[in-house]
Order: sequence, then structure tokens, then C-alpha cells
Amino acid sequence: MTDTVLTTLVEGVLTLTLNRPEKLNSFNEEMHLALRTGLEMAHEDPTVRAVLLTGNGRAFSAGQDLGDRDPRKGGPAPDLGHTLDTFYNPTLRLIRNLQKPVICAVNGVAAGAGANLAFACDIVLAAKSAKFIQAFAKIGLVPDAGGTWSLARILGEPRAKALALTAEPLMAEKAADWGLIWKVVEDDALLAEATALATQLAAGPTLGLGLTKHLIQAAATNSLDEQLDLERDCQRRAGRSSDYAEGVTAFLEKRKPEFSGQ
Ligand code: T3D
Repeated sequence: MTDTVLTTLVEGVLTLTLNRPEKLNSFNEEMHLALRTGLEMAHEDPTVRAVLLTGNGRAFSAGQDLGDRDPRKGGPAPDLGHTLDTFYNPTLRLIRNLQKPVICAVNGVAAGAGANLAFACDIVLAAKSAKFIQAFAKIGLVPDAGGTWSLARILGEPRAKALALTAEPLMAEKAADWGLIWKVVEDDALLAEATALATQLAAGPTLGLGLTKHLIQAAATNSLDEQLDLERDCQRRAGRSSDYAEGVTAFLEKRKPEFSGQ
């Protein structure tokens, strides 16, 4: 068993590094399961207060490992609906449902499901040389891993359709201009800046940050009335947290708060 995902936990930041650089960190089953194990740990371990997802080598991820889909090997056509259900979709849900911030540092090319995995994260930083490719159209597939959902919502139909239908690369700076990612960083500064951001968030009021993430995601489908009710419910919970008491006390005492995440 190789280390297809490298895992470290430092100062509350669980860093998950996709690690199949010779295959541009494309997904085989082993890497899927390793990433899922890391994300499950993020859900269960209270000492994890933020996640940083990145890739090793010159790519973030080239999506599905197409070597595992070689039609020349014979046999029936694969059931890709089943592989989405089994591998990609649980991972996307683990990221979206995690009540802790997930930072993505896109260190290089992100293609196919690799691009859409990045777009599922909460804050995306990308190296200046990184690019995003909806590579699916080149091989006769449709965008998956939540890509049609993210692109259509964030960019609107015209840009989402053009990216998906042409599979043209979208450079990091344009992705930031279009609001698809948060920020572009010089290549050699990416990991340090993403780690600093993740560390800052990991020292934050985790319960409140998790509820904030939940609220913003829920806004996509809620009416204003539903959203106002949800804000009320979440604020009630946040207002009972020890981090809220600490935040207000620290403000009144003119000192830096020390949040426990509770
Ligand atoms: O199947 C299911 O379960 C359904 C789910 C599907 C999800 C998907 O993600 S489908 C889309 C799959 N991904 C792609 O179609 C992208 C394929 N890759 C590329 O288009 C290009 O490699 C890149 C644009 C990402 C990068 O281009 P470039 O020129 O920088 O690198 P390269 O020379 O093409 O690749 C370098 C090596 O990585 C090369 O291997 P080699 O020749 O050095 O031994 C290449 O074969 C390998 N590689 C790159 N992408 C993949 C890959 N090997 C396997 N699978 C890949 N996706």
C-alpha cells in the first residue's frame, strides 16, 4: 500500500496531500479511499479544526485515472454511475457537510473531477500557473463531481456551458476574476499562504465557522424566509457556545480571544 494521500495534523490543520505525482494525482480507488479516510477523520476528530487539501508535484489532480478505464482491456463498459456513487460523490458530500473550513491549495493543473473537487472546497487558493479544465468533453463524458452544480451556480449558464462544452483551460487569474476561486498566489508562496490561512481558521470559533458554512450553502436553495429562520436557529446555537462567551469577553478585555472550538 503506497501513501496515495499524505496526511499531517499540525495546530488543528489536517493537511491532505494527493500523492500520485507521476499520474498527475489522478484518482485510482486507493487514492479515493485514502482521501475519504482523511475526510472522515476530519469529521470525527475534534482536534481537527480545518482541512487543507492540495496536491504533490506539478498537478493538483487530473481527475479520474484513465488507465483504469482502458477499453482496450476488453470486458463490458464500466458503470460510471456506480463509480460516482461509490467514490466521487461520498467525497464531495464529506467536504460540503463538514462543519469545519476546507481550504484548497491548487498547486497546478486541475482537470476533470480534479477541478470540481477543488470547487467543492470552501476557500480555494491557486498558484498563478494553475489552470482548471473541464476535460470531460474531450473523452465523451459529462462534468461530474458536482461540476455542473458549482459552475452553473457560481458562473451562470453562459460561462459554465462554454467551459464544459469546449474543455478550454481556465487560467487561475481568470478563475479568480470570475469568482470561481478566492485568490491567486505566486507559485512558490502558495503552500505557505494556504497553510497560514488554514492555521488562522483552525484557531477560530470552529462551531460558529461551521454554522456559517452551513448557512451560506443553504442559502442557495432557501427562500429568504427559510434563511432568516435558519440564521435564527444557528445564531441561537452560536450564542450558547463557549467561543461566543470568550469572543465577547476578549473584546471587552481588549485582548486576543482564545477559541476552543466549542
Ligand atoms: O471514470 C469514472 O469513474 C467517472 C468519473 C470521471 C471523472 C473524471 O475526472 S473524467 C476526466 C479524466 N481526466 C482527464 O480527462 C484529463 C486527462 N489529462 C489531461 O488532459 C492532461 O494530462 C492534463 C491537461 C491534465 C495535463 O497535461 P500535460 O500535458 O501537462 O501532462 P501529460 O503529459 O498529459 O500527463 C503527464 C502524465 O500524467 C502522462 O503520463 P506519462 O506519459 O508521463 O507516463 C499522462 O498519461 C498522465 N496522466 C495525466 N492525466 C491522467 C494521466 N494518467 C491517467 N489518468 C489521467 N487522468
